[in-house]
Amino acid sequence: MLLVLPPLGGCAARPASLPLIPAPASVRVVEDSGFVVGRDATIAVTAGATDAGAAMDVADQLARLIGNTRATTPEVLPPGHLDGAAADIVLALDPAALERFGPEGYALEVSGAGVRIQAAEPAGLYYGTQTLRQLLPPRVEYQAALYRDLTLPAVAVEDRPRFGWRGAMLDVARHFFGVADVKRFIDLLALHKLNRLHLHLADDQGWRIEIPGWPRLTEHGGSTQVGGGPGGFYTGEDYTQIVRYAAERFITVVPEIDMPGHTNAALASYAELNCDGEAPPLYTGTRVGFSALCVEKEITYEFVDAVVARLAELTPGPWIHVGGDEVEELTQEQYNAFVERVQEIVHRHGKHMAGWAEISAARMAPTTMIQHWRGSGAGLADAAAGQVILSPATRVYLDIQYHEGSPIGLSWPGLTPLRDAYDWEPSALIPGMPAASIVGIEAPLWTETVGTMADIEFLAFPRLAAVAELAWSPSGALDWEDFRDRLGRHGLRWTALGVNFYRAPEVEWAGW
Ligand code: TNX
Repeated sequence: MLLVLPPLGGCAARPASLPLIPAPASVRVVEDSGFVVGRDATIAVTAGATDAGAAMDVADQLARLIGNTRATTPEVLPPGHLDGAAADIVLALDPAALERFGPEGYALEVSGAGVRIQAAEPAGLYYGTQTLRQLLPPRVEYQAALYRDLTLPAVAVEDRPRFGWRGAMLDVARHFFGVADVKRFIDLLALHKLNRLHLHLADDQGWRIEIPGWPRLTEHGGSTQVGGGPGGFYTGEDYTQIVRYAAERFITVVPEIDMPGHTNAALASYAELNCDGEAPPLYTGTRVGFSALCVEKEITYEFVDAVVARLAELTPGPWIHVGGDEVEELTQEQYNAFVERVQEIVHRHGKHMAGWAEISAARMAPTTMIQHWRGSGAGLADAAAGQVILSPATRVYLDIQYHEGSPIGLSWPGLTPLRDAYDWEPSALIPGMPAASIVGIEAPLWTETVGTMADIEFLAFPRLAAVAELAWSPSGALDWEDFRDRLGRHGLRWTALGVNFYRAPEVEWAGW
């Protein structure tokens, strides 16, 4: 029998929350008229000398968004401009606010007098502008010069994220995705205040980034993908473009080269990386666990060194991910020794290491990021792992089918309807894991069954919005019914952006 419970407190249905995702830590709807961003709107930046450039970049991006709906883009006034105080939208950088907002938090006020966003660092200003964006009508997202006034509700928001690691992973190895697709994915992460893009750059089916001195990795190892299609790879310049585009949106790229397993593309490209000295054929199926670098050969470490050196050189972010998952071809001793040696190589190139949970069997530095993905994770709590990223396959694997019969996706951990992605408590996931060890949440999108950007969008949305909220919003702000309700309206923004999101039947999707 279905029980219909009266709302808590017995009062009438609560007022609809503003359609903000992730939910801010605090939102107050203010008694005021709201603000109309008019035809001649201006944006001003007030900042000390240090980060004025980054703050101006944030203002420029906001100006371009508002400019979508007009013939001209709003003028951005630099710090020190006399009219700054009179601007319609003020982005105020104030290092003194660090204690209150942290490096990523902000305050946003909209009143009849205008809009003011205050933050200690440019990242906070950026997240403030993403909240402002979600307060603007969804049609602002259309890339057409169509003049209309843009009306904002009067609000006072104070916000800062729960977790510092709010990520998504894209597997560009099983199927290759070019720079334009990755940029679009980055745009969609940024809208939801995610700040890590983990790129899975090599696996059995493909090697996707050029490494100087090892040209066959991409020429041969990058030449195909699952199903036998043509594959592809990034030049150093392509990768740099991705990293830069992400950084402008306050997203750190975490590059992964999976090793010692998941390496058939490399083994097929260089016979000397194989213990028997023979290169296997390229592989375009979807089996896992069958490949491994020859860990007893010195050439293997020269290879790893060249790969890590190149990634370190091209990646401003502090982490290099070395995979480490699903190795069936080595003894535990061989595996541990390999991972420990790779960790030294990563450190020698000035970076911290990240890897899938299996690496925690070896001796790991306290700075190493360990990514939990399956099972109870009990071993991780015992190993007193310093830093753990939560990617439970039963909750946040974006490549898993929503429902029985969903057109794309795998189902090895079960099915993952939207509510399963949202309705769990990160701090309770791994029994015995100290809350301070959890750096955040990351949602991987493996691409065995994913061949197009439309497929990516279908699997990622709406579930990635659920993950973004779980990673950003304080636990007290998490509420499935409220999320569902906000999501139904947030979907209009995705529609305006042309996102091929899954119209999950649990949600009432608003129409135009
Ligand atoms: C497990 S998650 C894998 C990947 C597959 C994925 C498919 C992990 C570390 N390994 O190789 O693509 O499942 O869901």
